[in-house]
Amino acid sequence: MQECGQNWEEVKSSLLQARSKDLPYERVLSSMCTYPHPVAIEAHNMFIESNMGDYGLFMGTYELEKQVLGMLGDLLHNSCPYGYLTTGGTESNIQAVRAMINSSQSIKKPNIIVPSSAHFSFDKISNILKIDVRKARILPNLAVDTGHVSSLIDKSTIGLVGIAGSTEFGQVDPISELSKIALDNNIFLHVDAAFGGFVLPFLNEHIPFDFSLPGVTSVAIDPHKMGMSTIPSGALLFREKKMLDSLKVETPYLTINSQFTLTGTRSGASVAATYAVMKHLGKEGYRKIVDRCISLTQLLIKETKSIGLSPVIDPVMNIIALYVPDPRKIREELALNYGWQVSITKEPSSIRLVIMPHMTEETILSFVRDLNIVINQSASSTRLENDKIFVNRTSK
Ligand code: 0PR
Repeated sequence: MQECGQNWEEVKSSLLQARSKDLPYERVLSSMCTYPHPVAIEAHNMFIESNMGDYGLFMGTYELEKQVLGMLGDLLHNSCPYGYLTTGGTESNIQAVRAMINSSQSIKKPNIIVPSSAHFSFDKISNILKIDVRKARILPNLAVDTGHVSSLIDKSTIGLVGIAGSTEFGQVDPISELSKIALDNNIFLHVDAAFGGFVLPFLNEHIPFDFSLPGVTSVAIDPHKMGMSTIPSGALLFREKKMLDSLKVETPYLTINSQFTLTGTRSGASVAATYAVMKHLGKEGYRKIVDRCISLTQLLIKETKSIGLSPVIDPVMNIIALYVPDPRKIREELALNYGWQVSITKEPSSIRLVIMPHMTEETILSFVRDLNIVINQSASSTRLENDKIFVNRTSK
Protein backbone atom coordinates (compact mmCIF):
# COMPACT_ATOMS: atom_id res chain seq x y z
CA MET A 1 0.00 0.00 0.00
CA GLN A 2 1.40 3.39 -0.91
CA GLU A 3 2.01 6.06 1.76
CA CYS A 4 -0.10 8.86 0.21
CA GLY A 5 -3.61 8.37 -1.11
CA GLN A 6 -4.58 8.91 -4.74
CA ASN A 7 -7.39 11.19 -5.78
CA TRP A 8 -10.66 9.60 -6.91
CA GLU A 9 -10.00 10.28 -10.61
CA GLU A 10 -6.78 8.25 -10.45
CA VAL A 11 -8.38 5.44 -8.50
CA LYS A 12 -11.35 5.43 -10.85
CA SER A 13 -9.11 5.18 -13.87
CA SER A 14 -7.44 2.03 -12.48
CA LEU A 15 -10.87 0.64 -11.69
CA LEU A 16 -12.06 1.26 -15.25
CA GLN A 17 -8.91 -0.33 -16.59
CA ALA A 18 -9.56 -3.45 -14.49
CA ARG A 19 -13.22 -3.48 -15.50
CA SER A 20 -12.30 -3.35 -19.17
CA LYS A 21 -10.59 -6.73 -18.70
CA ASP A 22 -13.76 -8.28 -17.23
CA LEU A 23 -15.98 -9.92 -19.83
CA PRO A 24 -19.43 -8.47 -20.42
CA TYR A 25 -22.13 -11.17 -20.14
CA GLU A 26 -23.33 -10.88 -23.75
CA ARG A 27 -21.12 -13.75 -25.02
CA VAL A 28 -21.08 -15.69 -21.76
CA LEU A 29 -22.92 -19.00 -22.02
CA SER A 30 -21.09 -20.64 -19.14
CA SER A 31 -22.47 -18.73 -16.17
CA MET A 32 -25.42 -19.18 -13.85
CA CYS A 33 -25.24 -15.48 -13.01
CA THR A 34 -26.42 -12.54 -15.09
CA TYR A 35 -26.87 -8.77 -14.96
CA PRO A 36 -28.88 -8.06 -11.81
CA HIS A 37 -32.24 -6.39 -12.38
CA PRO A 38 -31.87 -2.53 -12.24
CA VAL A 39 -34.25 -2.43 -9.27
CA ALA A 40 -31.99 -4.86 -7.38
CA ILE A 41 -28.94 -2.68 -8.10
CA GLU A 42 -30.71 0.44 -6.85
CA ALA A 43 -31.88 -1.27 -3.66
CA HIS A 44 -28.41 -2.78 -3.11
CA ASN A 45 -26.81 0.68 -3.25
CA MET A 46 -29.42 2.10 -0.84
CA PHE A 47 -28.47 -0.44 1.85
CA ILE A 48 -24.73 -0.65 1.18
CA GLU A 49 -23.66 -0.24 4.85
CA SER A 50 -26.27 -2.54 6.34
CA ASN A 51 -24.79 -5.51 8.27
CA MET A 52 -27.09 -8.42 9.00
CA GLY A 53 -24.40 -9.95 11.23
CA ASP A 54 -25.59 -7.51 13.91
CA TYR A 55 -29.12 -6.93 12.75
CA GLY A 56 -30.20 -5.27 16.00
CA LEU A 57 -28.63 -2.17 14.44
CA PHE A 58 -30.50 -2.69 11.17
CA MET A 59 -34.00 -3.70 12.16
CA GLY A 60 -35.45 -2.31 8.94
CA THR A 61 -33.26 -4.57 6.81
CA TYR A 62 -34.08 -7.46 9.16
CA GLU A 63 -37.78 -6.93 8.49
CA LEU A 64 -37.06 -7.03 4.76
CA GLU A 65 -35.23 -10.36 5.26
CA LYS A 66 -38.28 -11.82 7.02
CA GLN A 67 -40.45 -10.69 4.11
CA VAL A 68 -38.07 -12.27 1.59
CA LEU A 69 -38.22 -15.55 3.53
CA GLY A 70 -42.02 -15.34 3.43
CA MET A 71 -42.02 -14.78 -0.34
CA LEU A 72 -39.56 -17.63 -0.89
CA GLY A 73 -41.62 -19.86 1.40
CA ASP A 74 -44.71 -19.06 -0.66
CA LEU A 75 -42.83 -19.96 -3.85
CA LEU A 76 -41.63 -23.24 -2.32
CA HIS A 77 -44.94 -24.27 -0.68
CA ASN A 78 -43.95 -23.57 2.90
CA SER A 79 -46.18 -21.06 4.67
CA CYS A 80 -43.89 -20.85 7.72
CA PRO A 81 -40.25 -21.35 6.72
CA TYR A 82 -37.30 -21.00 9.11
CA GLY A 83 -34.05 -19.84 7.58
CA TYR A 84 -32.00 -16.89 6.43
CA LEU A 85 -30.37 -15.31 3.42
CA THR A 86 -26.95 -16.78 2.72
CA THR A 87 -24.06 -15.90 0.43
CA GLY A 88 -25.17 -18.53 -2.10
CA GLY A 89 -25.66 -22.22 -2.76
CA THR A 90 -22.37 -23.28 -1.19
CA GLU A 91 -23.16 -21.72 2.19
CA SER A 92 -26.77 -22.99 2.07
CA ASN A 93 -25.60 -26.54 1.37
CA ILE A 94 -22.95 -26.41 4.10
CA GLN A 95 -25.46 -25.15 6.65
CA ALA A 96 -28.13 -27.67 5.63
CA VAL A 97 -25.71 -30.56 6.20
CA ARG A 98 -24.38 -28.97 9.40
CA ALA A 99 -27.97 -28.81 10.69
CA MET A 100 -28.42 -32.52 9.85
CA ILE A 101 -25.27 -33.38 11.81
CA ASN A 102 -26.21 -31.17 14.79
CA SER A 103 -29.66 -32.74 14.86
CA SER A 104 -28.27 -36.30 14.86
CA GLN A 105 -25.88 -36.14 17.82
CA SER A 106 -26.33 -39.81 18.69
CA ILE A 107 -24.81 -40.96 15.35
CA LYS A 108 -21.05 -41.18 15.80
CA LYS A 109 -19.78 -41.38 12.20
CA PRO A 110 -22.64 -39.98 10.12
CA ASN A 111 -22.95 -40.19 6.35
CA ILE A 112 -25.13 -38.49 3.76
CA ILE A 113 -25.98 -39.64 0.24
CA VAL A 114 -25.80 -37.20 -2.65
CA PRO A 115 -26.14 -37.82 -6.39
CA SER A 116 -22.78 -38.10 -8.14
CA SER A 117 -23.98 -35.09 -10.16
CA ALA A 118 -24.03 -32.90 -7.03
CA HIS A 119 -22.26 -29.54 -7.07
CA PHE A 120 -18.65 -29.50 -5.85
CA SER A 121 -19.80 -27.70 -2.70
CA PHE A 122 -20.51 -31.21 -1.35
CA ASP A 123 -16.79 -32.04 -1.67
CA LYS A 124 -16.09 -28.95 0.44
CA ILE A 125 -18.73 -30.18 2.91
CA SER A 126 -17.04 -33.54 3.27
CA ASN A 127 -13.76 -31.77 3.95
CA ILE A 128 -15.05 -29.11 6.35
CA LEU A 129 -17.64 -31.12 8.26
CA LYS A 130 -15.70 -34.40 8.17
CA ILE A 131 -18.77 -36.30 7.11
CA ASP A 132 -18.79 -39.28 4.76
CA VAL A 133 -20.44 -37.99 1.55
CA ARG A 134 -21.56 -41.06 -0.42
CA LYS A 135 -22.17 -40.55 -4.11
CA ALA A 136 -25.08 -42.35 -5.72
CA ARG A 137 -25.01 -43.34 -9.40
CA ILE A 138 -26.94 -41.38 -11.96
CA LEU A 139 -29.11 -42.95 -14.66
CA PRO A 140 -28.67 -42.41 -18.41
CA ASN A 141 -31.11 -39.47 -18.12
CA LEU A 142 -28.60 -37.98 -15.63
CA ALA A 143 -31.04 -38.03 -12.69
CA VAL A 144 -30.07 -39.96 -9.58
CA ASP A 145 -30.70 -43.72 -9.44
CA THR A 146 -32.99 -43.94 -6.38
CA GLY A 147 -32.43 -47.70 -6.16
CA HIS A 148 -28.74 -47.03 -5.64
CA VAL A 149 -29.54 -44.29 -3.11
CA SER A 150 -31.59 -46.80 -1.08
CA SER A 151 -28.84 -49.40 -1.25
CA LEU A 152 -26.28 -46.92 0.18
CA ILE A 153 -28.38 -46.19 3.27
CA ASP A 154 -27.17 -47.74 6.53
CA LYS A 155 -27.69 -47.10 10.25
CA SER A 156 -25.31 -44.10 10.14
CA THR A 157 -27.07 -42.35 7.25
CA ILE A 158 -28.54 -39.08 8.52
CA GLY A 159 -29.74 -37.53 5.28
CA LEU A 160 -30.15 -37.46 1.53
CA VAL A 161 -29.63 -34.69 -1.00
CA GLY A 162 -31.60 -34.24 -4.21
CA ILE A 163 -30.81 -31.69 -6.91
CA ALA A 164 -33.46 -29.59 -8.58
CA GLY A 165 -31.46 -28.31 -11.51
CA SER A 166 -28.06 -29.98 -11.65
CA THR A 167 -25.12 -27.68 -12.31
CA GLU A 168 -23.89 -29.44 -15.43
CA PHE A 169 -27.08 -30.66 -17.10
CA GLY A 170 -30.01 -28.89 -15.44
CA GLN A 171 -31.61 -32.25 -14.62
CA VAL A 172 -34.03 -32.61 -11.71
CA ASP A 173 -33.71 -35.69 -9.48
CA PRO A 174 -36.92 -37.60 -8.69
CA ILE A 175 -37.44 -35.62 -5.49
CA SER A 176 -40.84 -37.23 -4.77
CA GLU A 177 -39.18 -40.68 -4.68
CA LEU A 178 -36.34 -39.34 -2.52
CA SER A 179 -38.99 -37.84 -0.24
CA LYS A 180 -40.58 -41.28 0.25
CA ILE A 181 -37.19 -42.89 0.90
CA ALA A 182 -36.32 -40.19 3.45
CA LEU A 183 -39.64 -40.64 5.27
CA ASP A 184 -39.38 -44.45 5.26
CA ASN A 185 -35.91 -44.24 6.80
CA ASN A 186 -36.67 -41.31 9.09
CA ILE A 187 -33.77 -39.23 7.72
CA PHE A 188 -33.44 -35.65 6.41
CA LEU A 189 -33.79 -34.61 2.76
CA HIS A 190 -32.12 -31.43 1.55
CA VAL A 191 -32.99 -30.17 -1.93
CA ASP A 192 -30.33 -28.16 -3.75
CA ALA A 193 -32.48 -25.87 -5.88
CA ALA A 194 -29.77 -23.20 -6.04
CA PHE A 195 -30.38 -22.87 -9.77
CA GLY A 196 -33.79 -24.48 -10.32
CA GLY A 197 -35.54 -22.73 -7.44
CA PHE A 198 -36.28 -19.66 -9.55
CA VAL A 199 -37.01 -21.72 -12.70
CA LEU A 200 -39.15 -24.75 -11.80
CA PRO A 201 -42.06 -22.82 -10.21
CA PHE A 202 -42.45 -20.87 -13.47
CA LEU A 203 -42.34 -23.71 -16.03
CA ASN A 204 -45.52 -24.87 -17.77
CA GLU A 205 -44.76 -28.44 -16.73
CA HIS A 206 -45.27 -29.12 -13.01
CA ILE A 207 -42.17 -30.79 -11.55
CA PRO A 208 -42.49 -31.35 -7.78
CA PHE A 209 -39.29 -30.52 -5.91
CA ASP A 210 -40.06 -28.44 -2.83
CA PHE A 211 -41.82 -28.48 0.58
CA SER A 212 -45.01 -29.73 -1.12
CA LEU A 213 -43.28 -33.12 -0.74
CA PRO A 214 -43.54 -34.19 2.90
CA GLY A 215 -40.03 -35.67 3.18
CA VAL A 216 -38.25 -32.46 2.13
CA THR A 217 -36.69 -30.90 5.26
CA SER A 218 -34.67 -28.06 3.70
CA VAL A 219 -34.22 -26.22 0.40
CA ALA A 220 -31.39 -24.07 -1.00
CA ILE A 221 -32.46 -21.44 -3.56
CA ASP A 222 -30.26 -18.66 -4.98
CA PRO A 223 -31.63 -15.22 -5.82
CA HIS A 224 -28.22 -14.34 -7.37
CA LYS A 225 -28.76 -16.92 -10.12
CA MET A 226 -32.16 -16.90 -11.88
CA GLY A 227 -33.61 -14.64 -9.16
CA MET A 228 -31.99 -11.58 -10.83
CA SER A 229 -30.64 -10.23 -7.53
CA THR A 230 -27.14 -8.99 -6.74
CA ILE A 231 -24.21 -11.17 -5.63
CA PRO A 232 -24.07 -12.50 -2.87
CA SER A 233 -27.68 -13.67 -2.52
CA GLY A 234 -28.59 -17.18 -1.53
CA ALA A 235 -31.25 -18.57 0.79
CA LEU A 236 -31.67 -21.59 3.03
CA LEU A 237 -35.13 -22.60 4.21
CA PHE A 238 -35.98 -25.28 6.77
CA ARG A 239 -39.35 -26.90 7.38
CA GLU A 240 -38.77 -27.08 11.14
CA LYS A 241 -37.55 -24.47 13.59
CA LYS A 242 -35.49 -27.00 15.52
CA MET A 243 -33.19 -27.52 12.52
CA LEU A 244 -32.42 -23.81 12.31
CA ASP A 245 -32.02 -23.74 16.11
CA SER A 246 -29.42 -26.50 15.87
CA LEU A 247 -27.14 -23.96 14.13
CA LYS A 248 -27.35 -21.44 16.94
CA VAL A 249 -24.25 -19.96 18.57
CA GLU A 250 -24.33 -17.42 21.41
CA THR A 251 -23.17 -13.90 20.48
CA PRO A 252 -23.14 -12.16 23.87
CA TYR A 253 -21.72 -8.75 22.93
CA LEU A 254 -23.84 -8.09 19.83
CA THR A 255 -27.23 -6.40 19.71
CA ILE A 256 -28.59 -9.92 19.18
CA ASN A 257 -28.00 -12.87 21.52
CA SER A 258 -27.34 -15.54 18.93
CA GLN A 259 -26.57 -16.22 15.27
CA PHE A 260 -27.55 -19.10 13.00
CA THR A 261 -25.41 -18.01 10.06
CA LEU A 262 -22.07 -19.30 8.82
CA THR A 263 -20.64 -15.86 8.14
CA GLY A 264 -20.54 -13.20 10.82
CA THR A 265 -20.81 -9.92 8.96
CA ARG A 266 -23.48 -10.35 6.29
CA SER A 267 -24.66 -8.13 3.45
CA GLY A 268 -27.89 -6.25 4.13
CA ALA A 269 -27.55 -4.80 0.63
CA SER A 270 -28.20 -8.24 -0.87
CA VAL A 271 -31.25 -8.61 1.36
CA ALA A 272 -32.67 -5.31 0.12
CA ALA A 273 -31.82 -6.16 -3.50
CA THR A 274 -33.59 -9.52 -3.27
CA TYR A 275 -36.62 -7.98 -1.57
CA ALA A 276 -36.82 -5.27 -4.23
CA VAL A 277 -36.54 -7.52 -7.28
CA MET A 278 -38.99 -10.11 -5.93
CA LYS A 279 -41.55 -7.43 -5.04
CA HIS A 280 -41.04 -5.66 -8.37
CA LEU A 281 -41.25 -8.69 -10.64
CA GLY A 282 -43.82 -10.77 -8.79
CA LYS A 283 -44.55 -14.29 -10.05
CA GLU A 284 -45.76 -12.83 -13.33
CA GLY A 285 -42.41 -11.09 -13.95
CA TYR A 286 -40.38 -14.22 -13.19
CA ARG A 287 -42.69 -16.32 -15.39
CA LYS A 288 -41.96 -13.98 -18.32
CA ILE A 289 -38.18 -14.20 -17.72
CA VAL A 290 -38.28 -18.01 -17.49
CA ASP A 291 -40.59 -18.28 -20.55
CA ARG A 292 -38.13 -16.22 -22.55
CA CYS A 293 -35.10 -18.26 -21.44
CA ILE A 294 -36.94 -21.50 -22.28
CA SER A 295 -37.92 -20.21 -25.76
CA LEU A 296 -34.29 -19.27 -26.40
CA THR A 297 -33.21 -22.71 -25.16
CA GLN A 298 -35.61 -24.33 -27.64
CA LEU A 299 -34.33 -22.07 -30.41
CA LEU A 300 -30.76 -23.11 -29.66
CA ILE A 301 -31.74 -26.79 -29.68
CA LYS A 302 -33.53 -26.37 -33.03
CA GLU A 303 -30.62 -24.48 -34.60
CA THR A 304 -27.95 -26.88 -33.34
CA LYS A 305 -30.00 -29.87 -34.56
CA SER A 306 -29.99 -28.28 -38.01
CA ILE A 307 -26.17 -28.37 -37.98
CA GLY A 308 -26.20 -32.01 -36.91
CA LEU A 309 -25.68 -31.69 -33.13
CA SER A 310 -27.74 -33.43 -30.50
CA PRO A 311 -28.26 -32.63 -26.82
CA VAL A 312 -27.14 -35.06 -24.11
CA ILE A 313 -30.67 -34.88 -22.64
CA ASP A 314 -33.74 -32.94 -23.70
CA PRO A 315 -33.33 -29.80 -21.60
CA VAL A 316 -35.56 -29.65 -18.53
CA MET A 317 -34.68 -26.03 -17.94
CA ASN A 318 -32.44 -23.41 -19.55
CA ILE A 319 -29.26 -25.51 -19.50
CA ILE A 320 -28.11 -27.38 -22.62
CA ALA A 321 -25.33 -29.93 -23.00
CA LEU A 322 -24.35 -30.71 -26.59
CA TYR A 323 -22.32 -33.60 -27.93
CA VAL A 324 -19.47 -32.24 -30.06
CA PRO A 325 -16.23 -33.87 -31.12
CA ASP A 326 -13.42 -32.82 -28.74
CA PRO A 327 -15.38 -30.43 -26.46
CA ARG A 328 -12.22 -29.02 -24.85
CA LYS A 329 -10.81 -27.93 -28.20
CA ILE A 330 -14.16 -26.50 -29.37
CA ARG A 331 -14.42 -24.52 -26.16
CA GLU A 332 -10.93 -23.08 -26.65
CA GLU A 333 -11.53 -22.15 -30.29
CA LEU A 334 -14.88 -20.52 -29.51
CA ALA A 335 -13.22 -18.35 -26.87
CA LEU A 336 -10.08 -17.57 -28.83
CA ASN A 337 -11.62 -16.80 -32.21
CA TYR A 338 -15.06 -15.48 -31.31
CA GLY A 339 -15.05 -14.54 -27.62
CA TRP A 340 -17.78 -17.03 -26.66
CA GLN A 341 -17.50 -18.53 -23.19
CA VAL A 342 -18.91 -22.04 -22.86
CA SER A 343 -18.12 -24.72 -20.32
CA ILE A 344 -17.53 -28.42 -20.71
CA THR A 345 -19.00 -31.32 -18.80
CA LYS A 346 -17.11 -34.27 -17.40
CA GLU A 347 -19.28 -37.33 -17.93
CA PRO A 348 -20.57 -37.54 -20.61
CA SER A 349 -18.19 -35.11 -22.22
CA SER A 350 -20.00 -32.25 -23.96
CA ILE A 351 -20.17 -28.47 -24.17
CA ARG A 352 -22.52 -26.85 -21.68
CA LEU A 353 -24.56 -23.74 -22.31
CA VAL A 354 -26.61 -21.85 -19.74
CA ILE A 355 -29.23 -19.67 -21.38
CA MET A 356 -29.47 -16.80 -18.92
CA PRO A 357 -31.66 -13.70 -19.30
CA HIS A 358 -28.77 -11.76 -20.89
CA MET A 359 -29.01 -13.93 -24.04
CA THR A 360 -31.04 -12.78 -27.07
CA GLU A 361 -32.31 -14.44 -30.25
CA GLU A 362 -29.61 -12.61 -32.17
CA THR A 363 -26.77 -13.81 -29.90
CA ILE A 364 -28.07 -17.39 -30.05
CA LEU A 365 -28.14 -17.36 -33.86
CA SER A 366 -24.67 -15.87 -34.15
CA PHE A 367 -23.35 -18.37 -31.59
CA VAL A 368 -24.66 -21.31 -33.64
CA ARG A 369 -23.06 -19.85 -36.82
CA ASP A 370 -19.69 -19.58 -35.06
CA LEU A 371 -20.05 -23.01 -33.46
CA ASN A 372 -20.70 -24.54 -36.87
CA ILE A 373 -17.56 -22.91 -38.32
CA VAL A 374 -15.42 -24.01 -35.36
CA ILE A 375 -16.64 -27.60 -35.58
CA ASN A 376 -16.03 -27.78 -39.34
CA GLN A 377 -12.57 -26.22 -39.03
CA SER A 378 -11.69 -28.58 -36.23
CA ALA A 379 -12.89 -31.56 -38.30
CA SER A 380 -10.85 -30.51 -41.33
CA SER A 381 -7.71 -29.86 -39.23
CA THR A 382 -8.12 -33.34 -37.71
CA ARG A 383 -8.39 -34.77 -41.26
CA LEU A 384 -5.23 -32.86 -42.22
CA GLU A 385 -3.38 -34.22 -39.17
CA ASN A 386 -4.48 -37.75 -40.05
CA ASP A 387 -3.37 -37.27 -43.68
CA LYS A 388 0.06 -36.07 -42.46
CA ILE A 389 0.46 -39.13 -40.24
CA PHE A 390 -0.57 -41.33 -43.18
CA VAL A 391 1.92 -39.63 -45.56
CA ASN A 392 4.72 -39.87 -42.97
CA ARG A 393 4.05 -43.54 -42.39
CA THR A 394 3.81 -44.48 -46.09
CA SER A 395 6.95 -42.51 -47.00
CA LYS A 396 9.04 -44.43 -44.45
N1 0PR B 1 -25.71 -25.88 -6.12
C1 0PR B 1 -25.85 -25.88 -7.45
C2 0PR B 1 -26.84 -26.83 -8.08
C3 0PR B 1 -25.10 -25.01 -8.24
O1 0PR B 1 -25.21 -25.04 -9.56
C4 0PR B 1 -24.19 -24.12 -7.59
C5 0PR B 1 -23.33 -23.16 -8.35
C6 0PR B 1 -24.09 -24.17 -6.19
C7 0PR B 1 -24.87 -25.06 -5.49
C8 0PR B 1 -23.16 -23.26 -5.44
O2 0PR B 1 -23.61 -21.96 -5.52
P1 0PR B 1 -22.66 -20.72 -5.22
O3 0PR B 1 -21.62 -20.67 -6.29
O4 0PR B 1 -23.61 -19.57 -5.23
O5 0PR B 1 -22.08 -20.94 -3.88
N2 0PR B 1 -23.29 -23.29 -9.70
C9 0PR B 1 -22.42 -22.56 -10.59
C10 0PR B 1 -21.20 -23.43 -10.91
O6 0PR B 1 -20.44 -23.80 -10.01
C11 0PR B 1 -21.97 -21.23 -10.04
C12 0PR B 1 -21.38 -20.36 -11.08
C13 0PR B 1 -21.97 -19.16 -11.39
C14 0PR B 1 -20.21 -20.70 -11.75
C15 0PR B 1 -21.40 -18.32 -12.34
C16 0PR B 1 -19.67 -19.89 -12.72
C17 0PR B 1 -20.27 -18.70 -13.01
O7 0PR B 1 -19.71 -17.86 -13.95
O8 0PR B 1 -21.04 -23.75 -12.08
